[in-house]
Amino acid sequence: MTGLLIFIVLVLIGIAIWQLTKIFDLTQIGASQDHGVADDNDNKVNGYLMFAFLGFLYVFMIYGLFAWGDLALGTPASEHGIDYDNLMSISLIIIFIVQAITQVLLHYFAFKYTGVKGGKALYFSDSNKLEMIWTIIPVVVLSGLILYGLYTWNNIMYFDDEEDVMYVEVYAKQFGWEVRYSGEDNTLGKANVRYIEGINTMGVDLADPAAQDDKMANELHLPKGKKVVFKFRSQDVLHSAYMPHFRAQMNCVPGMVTSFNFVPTLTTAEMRQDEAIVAKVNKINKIRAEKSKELVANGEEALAPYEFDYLLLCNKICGASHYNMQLKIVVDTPEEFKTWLAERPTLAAQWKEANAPAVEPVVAQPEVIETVVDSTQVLAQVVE
Ligand SMILES: [Cu+2]
Repeated sequence: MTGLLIFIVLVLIGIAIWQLTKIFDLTQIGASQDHGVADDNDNKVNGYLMFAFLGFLYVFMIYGLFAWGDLALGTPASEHGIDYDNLMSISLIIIFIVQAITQVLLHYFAFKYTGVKGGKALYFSDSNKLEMIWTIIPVVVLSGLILYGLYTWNNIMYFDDEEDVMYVEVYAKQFGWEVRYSGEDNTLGKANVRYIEGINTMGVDLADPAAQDDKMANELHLPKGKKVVFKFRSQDVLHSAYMPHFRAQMNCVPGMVTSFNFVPTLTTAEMRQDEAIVAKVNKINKIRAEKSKELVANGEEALAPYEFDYLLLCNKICGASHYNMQLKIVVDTPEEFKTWLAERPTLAAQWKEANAPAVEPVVAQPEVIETVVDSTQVLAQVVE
């Protein structure tokens, strides 16, 4: 009811404002002969403003490159990351050249051909030459970009059946990630949301022989130099697994399995030595130190210094805690990875342990207490 009243009040206020502007318009009639029509002076001012806007665009762009350029992704940590960055650089250079030319022309012409009283526009109905130029150039450039993109994509996604790869499953849910390793047989056991029960949070079919050696983890460990084939699933809504340092992203779609693969080329320890990463970590820690001063002054605890880690992030707005949906990725040397994985129990073993029947009680206590009141008699029964 209150909502309806507010709505009616708003509508009435709207009508009142509309009526007021109408009255204001009526009072203006006759005050100025060419009301609302730009004169030469207006056109000139707008022409200069167009130029000023062009200047602002370029100054802001160059400032942005210097001020925030270090926030860009930096050294790629996967084999295909170099191709990916090349493709990105080529696209950006082409976009930069095209936009520099077209924006300068657009703003310059707006300035040069500002409206002049009595000025006449040159008019022609069509020009085949012009049409050819602005059709063929974009067709050639875009075809080149798309073909190069497709070639790069196929290179990333394609792998031989005989290639030595490792299968890893990444499971997305509101709001977190789980990881499953395929174990010694390098085959992921079947899984379905209907099998989710107790500690089997990824819905693995524990009756499937291929699932017997599967191992679950809450951290994504990857061995350096090995091709990892990711299988993505989602429990609830659309998520997107985004691994920026590896230049990888793939949607996680409920009801289907999506895939992506890459070869990690830098261990976490090596990436921590990377010049750009060191600079970035120092910058973050400087901000943290300043923030800590504030916190300590208010009697709160200081922030711990930040240390670089690879991350898997969700890149689809999937709900209220989407921003917090991340998973630590650790790239180990092959030996470290082997040790880490060997130490983890299989899901089947964990399931067995969690669901082992409880040790049988020696005496059926409740029955005894119900039937026997005298304590000595209880003891006698226990002995029997
Ligand atoms: Cu998500």
